Amino acid sequence: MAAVRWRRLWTWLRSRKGHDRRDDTSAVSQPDAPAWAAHLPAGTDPAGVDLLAGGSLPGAWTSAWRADGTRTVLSTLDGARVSAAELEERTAAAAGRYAATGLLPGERILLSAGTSVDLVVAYVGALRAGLAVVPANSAYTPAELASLAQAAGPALAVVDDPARLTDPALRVTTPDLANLPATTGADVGLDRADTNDTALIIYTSGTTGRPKGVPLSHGNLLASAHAVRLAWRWEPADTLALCLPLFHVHGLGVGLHGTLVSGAAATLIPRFDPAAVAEAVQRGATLLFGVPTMYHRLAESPQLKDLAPLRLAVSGSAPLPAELHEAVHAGCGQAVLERYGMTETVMLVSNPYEGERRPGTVGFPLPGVEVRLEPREGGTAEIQVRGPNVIAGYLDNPEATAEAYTSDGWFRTGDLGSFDADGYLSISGRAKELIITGGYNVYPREVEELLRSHPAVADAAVAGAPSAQWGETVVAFVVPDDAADSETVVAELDAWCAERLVAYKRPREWRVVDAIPRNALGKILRHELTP
Ligand code: MCA
Ligand code: AMP
Repeated sequence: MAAVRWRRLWTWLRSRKGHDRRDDTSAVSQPDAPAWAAHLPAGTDPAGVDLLAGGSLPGAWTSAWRADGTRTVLSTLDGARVSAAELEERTAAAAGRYAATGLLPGERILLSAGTSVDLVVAYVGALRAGLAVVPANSAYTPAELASLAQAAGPALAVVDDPARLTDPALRVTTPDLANLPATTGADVGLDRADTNDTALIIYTSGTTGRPKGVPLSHGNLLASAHAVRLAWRWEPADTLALCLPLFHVHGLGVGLHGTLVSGAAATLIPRFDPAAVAEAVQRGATLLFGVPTMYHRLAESPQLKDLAPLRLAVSGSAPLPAELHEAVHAGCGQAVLERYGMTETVMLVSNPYEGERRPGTVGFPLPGVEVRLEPREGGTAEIQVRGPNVIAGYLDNPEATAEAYTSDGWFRTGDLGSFDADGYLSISGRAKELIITGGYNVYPREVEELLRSHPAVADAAVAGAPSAQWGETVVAFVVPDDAADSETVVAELDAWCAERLVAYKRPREWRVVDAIPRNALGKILRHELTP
């Protein structure tokens, strides 16, 4: 039986159809002794691990809910509680509303709202109806939301504030779905999604050109949710203090999916704040997942000591400085477990639950994941990965897909790394042009193009400056047009960005310079920009 499951996973890996299926001439071979076995409890046979158990996200979730319908699966600090049976019923009703609206399996819905029980119901209901969900930051400006909607072509948008969407042709509703027609549910095809069907399409601004759609299949997300469930010993008795936004893989694909796959519970915290996290812990939360900026704020708050009762605190999305790891440990006894992931791959590598969590490293490959290092010029190496969690290709974008995979089928993360003598992976830098601030990605090119489109700007560049709180912070270098006055330009550009960019993408510091350093081909020499 065990061998059959293992074979099923690898057969699926080799057979699944991508949107822009890369030339998969390479064989995806079964590793003899997977490095990830280090994550399993002693005595567990890796061949018995079924990362696709349930077949699809709703398949796994509904079977967990049915194990005990009376259990609380969602709660809020306002005192709302939703049982497993209630969530099953409410998400079936939501699926019914989508179906009654005429949405068909495979169609896309845009979801852009703050964390709430209604949002979770609207999301889970959409997956149960076989829809593909396009999540979007709830703080995006109307311009950013419009450009995302244009790229994604959704059949419906679910947004907190319909005024943020300006396209009159797009059908819009709020997360309670109140203005969609209700149906009895009898005629709704529930939970029919297949492992290969797309569950999420997440748009990254991309390092070059137009936004790239990352289509995550049920299989990708399920494999990763099971992997962290196993590695972090996630049990039905756990409650996650869920303070991450639900429009990125960290909050959605790890926090919410992991909770539901494990048959566990989550306390929804709409806005991160140390006092809210402490309250959730005081009410029984056992798990906390956060980005380093959150741990930085917790470490500086009087609530740090309140984290002591947690079973596990996890950090990811950006590097956790070793000093911050020490500070949290000293203040509350938690040895924060750092892990590494990416939108295109969900979770990749994690420090061990049992054994040493080594500060400054991200640990070992998670169940099902293979990692290799590809040497580059200058002595660095790129982290390359493969596994059931990795997307098959970008959406309708063969060029981006071709660039993202090696000829032998490994996904190129664009991150640089090294293994230490004990097999712990460290991330030493990035080959891609990306700034990570507060755990959010900022693509310099997007901000630069906006700055250059201002009439008073002759040239502009953007770089990341180190910041203790934010990890990195966005700094803009601007060459004003001859006629422009430096001070006025900066004030105008600040306002210009505030209107068009969500807060985390906006430059926090401005430098007026005479020229942007470029090479003979016109490419910005970023290392010469000194923030
Ligand atoms: C914002 N501010 C800044 C910066 N950003 N100041 C300096 N430098 C910055 N970089 C200012 C704002 O303008 C505002 O100022 C004040 O700081 C608070 O900003 P705000 O955005 O409201 O902060 P917040 O709401 O407190 O948010 C901080 C946060 C948030 C909770 C850490 O950034 C967050 O939720 N990050 C998580 C992102 C995430 O989930 N990433 C996962 C993606 P003023 O008050 O004057 O207006 S990565 C992923 O999914 C992969 C798979 C992975 O590996 O996980
Ligand atoms: P995203 O595209 O938003 O999914 O961001 C993924 C990127 O975040 C990765 O490619 C890394 O550069 C970065 N990242 C995620 N986790 C970590 C970590 N623990 N340490 C360093 N960088 C990380």
